[in-house]
Order: sequence, then C-alpha cells, then structure tokens
Amino acid sequence: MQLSNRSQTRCSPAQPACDRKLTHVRHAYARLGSQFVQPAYALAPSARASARCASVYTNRTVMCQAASVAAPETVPATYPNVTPHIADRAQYEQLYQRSVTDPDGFWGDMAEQFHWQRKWDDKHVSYNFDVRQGPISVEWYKGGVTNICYNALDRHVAAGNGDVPAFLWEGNDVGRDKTMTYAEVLDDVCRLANWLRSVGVQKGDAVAIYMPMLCELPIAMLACARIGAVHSVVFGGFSAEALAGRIEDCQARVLLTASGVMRANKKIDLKKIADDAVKLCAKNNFKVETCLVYDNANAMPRSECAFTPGRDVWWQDAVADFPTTAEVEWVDSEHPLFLLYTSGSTGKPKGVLHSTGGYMVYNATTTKYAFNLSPGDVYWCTADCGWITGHSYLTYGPLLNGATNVVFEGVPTYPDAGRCWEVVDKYKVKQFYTAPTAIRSLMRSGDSHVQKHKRDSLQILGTVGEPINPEAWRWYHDVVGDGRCPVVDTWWQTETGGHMILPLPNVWQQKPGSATLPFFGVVPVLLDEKGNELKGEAEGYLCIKNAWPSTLRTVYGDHERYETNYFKPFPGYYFTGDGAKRDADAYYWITGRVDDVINVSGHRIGTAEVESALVGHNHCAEAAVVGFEHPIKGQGIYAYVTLMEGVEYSEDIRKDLIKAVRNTIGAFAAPDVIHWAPGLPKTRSGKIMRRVLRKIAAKEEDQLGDVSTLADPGVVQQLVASRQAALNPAGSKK
Ligand code: 6R9
Repeated sequence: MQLSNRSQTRCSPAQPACDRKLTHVRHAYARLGSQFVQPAYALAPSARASARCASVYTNRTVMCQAASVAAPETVPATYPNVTPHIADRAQYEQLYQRSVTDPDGFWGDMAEQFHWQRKWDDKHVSYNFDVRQGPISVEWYKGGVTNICYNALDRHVAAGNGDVPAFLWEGNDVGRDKTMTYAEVLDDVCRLANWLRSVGVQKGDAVAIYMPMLCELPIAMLACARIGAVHSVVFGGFSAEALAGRIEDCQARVLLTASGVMRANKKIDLKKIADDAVKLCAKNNFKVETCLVYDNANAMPRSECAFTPGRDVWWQDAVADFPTTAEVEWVDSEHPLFLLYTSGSTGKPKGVLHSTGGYMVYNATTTKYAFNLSPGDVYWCTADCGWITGHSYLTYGPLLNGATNVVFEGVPTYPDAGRCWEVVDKYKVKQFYTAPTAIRSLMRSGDSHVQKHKRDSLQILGTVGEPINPEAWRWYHDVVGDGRCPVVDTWWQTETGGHMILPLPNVWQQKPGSATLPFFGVVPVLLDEKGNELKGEAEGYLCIKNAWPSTLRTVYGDHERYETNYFKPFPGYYFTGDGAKRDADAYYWITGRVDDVINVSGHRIGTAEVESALVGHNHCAEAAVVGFEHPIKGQGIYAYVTLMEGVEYSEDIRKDLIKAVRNTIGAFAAPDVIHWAPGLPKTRSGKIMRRVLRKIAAKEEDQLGDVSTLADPGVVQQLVASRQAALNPAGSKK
C-alpha cells in the first residue's frame, strides 16, 4: 500500500492496526501507574494547559535560566569578512513584512529559482491551524509539480556545474577521504534509483535507511526522492528494536544498510543490528523483502557479515551495473518527501512527515540566508543524516544551493580534539555548523587543539540542537572563530523542517544565548497558559501563528495525534513544546522543553520512552525519568526505579537496567544515573510528582514548593538521603 494514500487514515486510536504495534508499549505503561494509561489526547485542552503550566518554570535547564536572567551581553554586527545577502536590519524588516502579509507573493518569488515541471497556482498557500475550524491542513505551491532531487543535482549539472565537488567525504581515520562531483553524485543517485525501481519500489512507498555517514547515505535519500519514494532514515545509533518499530510503522519493504562502521575506535556492527531488526519485524508478521547492504570493508568486510540469500544484496555488486540515467518522477508539491521519527511526550515516536515543494523552497532559502551561502562555498555540517539537521542542512539545503559539502564519518574528538579544525583547514571550510554539546566537549579539551590549526577560511559558525550557554558561545566565537565569525544560533525542530528563529549573520547584533529574531514568513508568539498572546517583554509557551512552507504535514498514520500534539493545546497555533522569553529588543531566548522530553546532546528523548524500556526489565516495577543539568550533554538522564517486591537492588541490576535502555532505544539514551527508589513521590490520586523528582536530581530539595498533595512525604527524605549513592554507584567508573 502506498504511503501517499494512507497517511491520513491509519492508526487512529480506535483502529486495531495501530493496537497491534502499541501492545508492548501499553503493556509497559500498565505497570507504570495511572497517568500513562490515559492517552494525552483524552485530556481537555484546558486541563493539559494547566498541567503543563506547572512544568514551564521547572523543566528547563539551569544553564538556560542563567542565560536568560543575566543582563545579556550584545555583540555588534561588525564582521568585515562577511557581506550578507541581506544588507541590513531595515531590509530584513521590509522583507519580513512582505513574507508575512503576502506569503503567496514572497514564497512564490523564492520558488522561482527552482525547476518546476508545472508552475503553482496564483493563490498557492492554504492552511488551517485552528482545530475549531476543522481538520488541520497545510498546503503550499498548490498546482505545482517538481522534484527535489532534480533541483539538488540535475539542475546544477545542466547549468554546467557538473564538475563542482558536491561531497568532500572525510573518513573516520585521518587520510581516508574521497571527492564526488555533482555529476558523479547524480550518476550514483540514478544507478540506485534504477535499482530501487528494479526491486519494485514505487512512488509513495517508504524505504528505510540505516546507514553510517558514507556518501551513499545522502545518495540513498536523493535516489528515493528521485523516484517519489518516501525515505525514512533511522540514525545508526538506534537499537534493533527501535529500528524495527520504525520499519514496521511505515511498512518499509526495502531496507538500505551497511556492513558496519568505525566510530572513533569503536566498531559498530550495523548489519547484525539490521538483521535483528528484520527478525523482530518478522515476529510481528511484517516482512522486509530486500536488504541492500553497502560493504564498508574498511570497518567490516562482507566476509564478517551474516548474509541471507534471497533477501540480502551487496550494494556494490547489485547497483554498479545499472544505468547512470534515471527518469525523474515529477510529483505534486504536496507529495510526501520523507518521514523522520522523533520523540514526543508519549512512548511511541512520531513519524513526522514532510512534503516536497514547501520543504524544498524553505530549506534552500534558510540555508542560503543563515549561512550566507553562495554556490561553490565549502560548507560543513557535522550532523548525522539520521537527524533532521542532516536532512535539511547536510543533504538538501547545501545541494539545492550548489554548495560543496563536507560529509564526515567520524567524531569531533577522534583521533584528538583538533580533528574538526584540521578538516576545516584541509578543505578550507567557510561555514561550520555543529551542536552546543560538541562545542562544550571541545572547549573542555583546551584551546591548544584549536590554535594548532589556522581556521582562516572560516566565516560563519552555526549552532543547533539545544540552547547554547553564553560561555560556550563565547569560546566558539572568540577561540574557534578568532572573533571574526558571527555565531548563528538556529532554533528549529524536526517538525519545522527548517530554521525558524536565528540571527542572520552580520545583519543584526547578537546576544550570546539568544536565537534572536524570526526567519521570513515565521510569526512566533508567546502564550500564557490560557492561550492569551503575551505582548512585549514576556515569558511563555512558544507557538507559531501561521503556516510556513516546511510545516510538518502530519504524523504518519495518525493525523489525530498530529492535531492533539501540536494544535489542540492552543487552538489556532502550532505549539512547539518549548518555552521562551522575549526581551525588550524582541529577541527570543529559548528556555527549553516544557513537555516530558529531554534534550541530551541535542537528541530529543521522551522520558516515557526511557521509562518504558526500564519497566520492560522483569525486575523493574516502576520508573520515572527526568532530565538534569549535565556539563557536556546539556541535559542528562536521571532515572528513579522501583524494583519488584523481593528483588534487592545491586550493581548488576543497575548495569542491567542501563543495558535494557541501550537495547530498546540505543546507547545515546542510556541513563546517566539510576536512583533506586523504594517509593516514588505521588499525589493521592497516584500521579508521580516529577517536579519533585527534578528538584531532587538537581540537588534543589530546598525549593520543592508545595508538596502538600504528596501521599507520603517521607519518600522525599528517603530519596534525598539515597541520592549520593545513586550518583556514585559502587563499581561504576565515574
Ligand atoms: C533541529 C533540532 C528540537 C528541539 C527544540 C528545542 C531544541 C533546537 C535549539 C534548541 C535552543 C536552539 N533546540 N535548537 N533550543 N536553541 N538553537 O534540533 O530538531 O531534534 O527535533 O529538536 O531542540 O527544544 O524544540 P529536534
């Protein structure tokens, strides 16, 4: 069945197809306590709003509080090397006004640079963000027909730029590298597109991709886009169970993977994980028919991999002989382009669906202005394609702009903390885009690793994924950029598809820790818990008032969840899940998530997902997970667990519980702290008081606030007394 036909209908809460997949999650929840048995969508919007209200001031990191409370420093826009595409703030204001008052005209102009097989209609934008007015819907470039792969590759080759490098691939090990021109990438994309067609993949079908950062990963995404198939990339750090859940959810019959990969000194056996995932799918009666495996011989030669004849195919053998031309599948602007699963405040990840035309135009436009990008610029985004940043600002945005893209297989600290700057010098990188967690970890290794390298090609430094603390911002700006490069702090989400709030480089003054002002076409608002818009200086729930071109179109298979999650909390607005402050200069300061999502090293992890994995362990009766401030990761994962009657807490059980999370989600979601809790602080109606748990984890038990509703106040003292043991477990390496 084709994705394009199903996306609005599958998996509403009443449908049995969905029930089957949720069984294990529900089972886990049933043991957790009453608050999880009730799905969020059953709550009235007002009840949800007030429930969240309690957390808006407690869930953010302390670091951000400091950023927003301290008198902010301002950094003027005086960078002689950076000549922005937008002359100054006044021109921005003028363009911004047009973008929000005449979106048809503004975004029509922005779309002109692309190839459209058929042009969009005059009035091409229509949307409804108000659940009271009917179903939520978003449509851009109505009537338009295009293809994003054509625009990212063929268009440049046709213009005579086939010899421009598209990818500068840098391997995990120093000295392993490869250059691919636009023409070469197009050849490989066509070969793979032909192969995909040969195994029966059609327009609208989902294809799962579980790959390391080889050029073949963006190539696979582009090949899917070329034939109108919908890619669903799963980050290579996810476990077999997480991969299986994502494959099943979108019913991908074809999986693209690799034998293995080296990350720093660690070998990761991707094929084995993929095999386990396929087995798990089979157990649930879903068959992955074909598995294309890239023989990444340097990390793991094919001789070391299990191989299932009839299902597995070696990439290098199967794809090489296909022709280097492949017909483009021209698709409607609203044709689905990709699915990307992201954590929400319930246990089941959401398949965020983006469509073609609006995503393409918004993505290319933000890339151009955020990074001051021009064709041929050497640009490097360190994100993995398994996350939205790798989709928007590694694969599509830079290629749509004709840039030369560094694709990095390794990690910033291998073989040492100077690797990034060595690579910057090697390729003369002009724009560098990374996450605050990487900046903090490199900062900790000392300035000498940076200063060993020249970095004189750098012009723009970008950051994404979480609030950047002013200290890290300063280091990035002063040490990495030698004070010559503006820092572009980009706030956006998987759901928004592209940058939403960011300082355009060298256009207006920066304030370290603030993402500053909205991009063209974006109208952010701050709401109070009743949904009133706050004016001027204020702090509240960050919502977006209007549709922008790359708004997520649905949660795959569950349009109701899409509406419940993003549009019902505040009718008439898209709710971001973040809190924010607006200062006297109208600058936005993101204060962090206000829902039960933790942002660990820029990766969104739902507390419910981790809890579900913990209670999946047969000794665990109950679990409650909260975030706590972590010096490198931004937030760490702090898990309170109650064991089954008669089971004694031990170091082995602690390790086992961590392993359970690694196996269910992936190593990046492993709890930093397991705190054995004979009892959890609950209200008389049985609700776990997470606010109290957050305070205990943050060592702020003197600020517990009102605990009069606690059923057993003694639990708090018990947890405070046992905290030290949880932080320094016997036998741990910490
Ligand atoms: C692109 C991406 C989205 C969440 C978002 C927010 C946090 C991202 C940020 C930021 C402060 C920034 N976030 N960028 N917070 N300043 N510049 O990261 O997408 O993985 O979906 O995460 O990340 O909390 O809501 P995603």
